[in-house]
Amino acid sequence: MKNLKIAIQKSGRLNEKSVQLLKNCGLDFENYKSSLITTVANFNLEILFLRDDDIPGYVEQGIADLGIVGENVIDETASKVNYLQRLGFGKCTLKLAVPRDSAIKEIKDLNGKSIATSYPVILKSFLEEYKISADIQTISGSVEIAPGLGLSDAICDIVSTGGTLKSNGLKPFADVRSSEAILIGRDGLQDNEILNELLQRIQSVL
Ligand code: PRT
Ligand code: ZN
Repeated sequence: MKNLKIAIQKSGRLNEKSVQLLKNCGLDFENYKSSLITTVANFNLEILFLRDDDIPGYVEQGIADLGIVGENVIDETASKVNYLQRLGFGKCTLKLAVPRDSAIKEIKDLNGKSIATSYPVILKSFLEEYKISADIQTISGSVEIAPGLGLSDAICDIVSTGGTLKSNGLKPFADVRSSEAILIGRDGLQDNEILNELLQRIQSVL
């Protein structure tokens, strides 16, 4: 039987729990930090370690058969992949936030304002839904410092505990979308025996 390939995050917030989930499914593999691909000894599966941003694209193109990634990344990359299983970890919410003393109190106050984010695609469609015209400033990280530096009036970023917002003098005022880690699959995997066995094991672990 041909091995399936699953892409998981190489390092970062989803890496450890993704590895743990696969190990809890009884899969025997070495979690080499330096090797970007590893073969499971007792199951027809290879594991690819990638940047999370690249995972939906690999699955959409069929280079990987499966992937574990946050819903926020699937939406932001607008990838056509199939949702196979919610995994219950990596929970967070993409929120709009402003400096504590800002006059912006609700979504409609964002008209004509600038918003810094690493999620321009999701933010753009959210603003369109609310018929808000705002200037989206795309930056790749440290979004929380943008208002303090004068780059933007507001931010749209991932929040889990809220600690980062607070320590940067920001307060959230609206949720854009919630997210958790998802097992995704490429098209054409219906009735694949390896996938069915893996799904059964994942569901019993969860
Ligand atoms: O290197 P690579 O590109 O793979 O990783 P990355 O740096 O892009 O992503 P990473 O590892 O930070 O996050 C991976 C995924 O975890 C995200 O895509 C989300 O689906 C999920 N996730 C869950 C989070 C958080 N919680 C989270 N708190 N992603 C990011 N954060 C950041 C957030 O950006 C903010 O800076 O943590 C900060 C806020 O945390 P709190 O607890 O202070 O609110
Ligand atoms: Zn990333």
